[in-house]
Amino acid sequence: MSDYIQRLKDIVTDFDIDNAQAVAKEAIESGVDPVAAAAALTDAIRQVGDAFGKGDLFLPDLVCASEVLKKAFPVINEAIEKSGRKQASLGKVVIGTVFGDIHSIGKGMVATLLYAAGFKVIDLGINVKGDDFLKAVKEENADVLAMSALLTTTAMEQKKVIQGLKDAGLRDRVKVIVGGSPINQEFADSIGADAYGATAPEGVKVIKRLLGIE
Ligand code: B12
Repeated sequence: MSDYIQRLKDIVTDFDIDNAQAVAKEAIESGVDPVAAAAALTDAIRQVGDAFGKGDLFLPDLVCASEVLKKAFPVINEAIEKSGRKQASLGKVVIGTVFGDIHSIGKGMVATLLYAAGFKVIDLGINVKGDDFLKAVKEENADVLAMSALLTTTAMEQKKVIQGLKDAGLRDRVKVIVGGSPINQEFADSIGADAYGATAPEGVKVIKRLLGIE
């Protein structure tokens, strides 16, 4: 089993787009926990990101590593969804990656785990304008707004959206959770979010806590 965890990491660090889907399928079919499989891919792409940050790897490497995740994740997401509850009864979550930011993978993981846990998830996608978050919260009467930001330059968009909720008189109607690699608890507190989640599974736990479930 741990062999598969290593192989999942290797397909990312070797930029092995061609075998990504097959390795993910084999891993799931041989009984690897899909959440652990997702964590292995996440660890590996962070490694690639760190090397990019240090100048040891370049943008095309980042693009290829993310292509590996794009091939492997649908297989893993399908397994997570199958293992979860489908009745979508726990509450409604509007989720998206903030304006100016096109990172989709982490946000997608949070959305999948929420769905599997039994939430109705309205995924607005990436590069979501503040007004579109506000519109969705209002029209869907959402219980939770979950925002992802992966760039230090886009993290402040989360604050703008929270201010927008206040200006529109919606702030008291919805719980706000933020996440993404540059975000931490201190930042979440400073922008007036209700909560922060460091990982997708933690995000689900925190949202349940916020809504008084379990
Ligand atoms: C893959 C990747 C890309 C891909 C994205 C493909 C895609 N479809 O998403 C591509 C190649 C397109 C890309 C582009 C860029 N990227 Co980029 N990218 C990454 C990389 C390597 C991995 C991100 C990822 O997918 N991780 C895997 C997922 C699963 O992890 P995650 O997103 O962190 O999510 C987890 C948690 O954070 C959390 N989470 C995430 N969101 C939320 C939300 C909520 C509510 C909760 C509770 C939890 C939560 O749960 C997730 C799972 O546990 C990171 C490195 C890193 N350390 O993050 C750089 C990184 C984020 N990118 C970076 C940069 C600089 C860029 C570019 C500006 C590069 C350029 N010069 O063009 C562009 C920006 C484009 C834009 N406007 O958005 C920098 C950001 C630096 C900074 N501090 O601002 C990083 C940190 C790399 C680095 N070390 O320099 N990137």
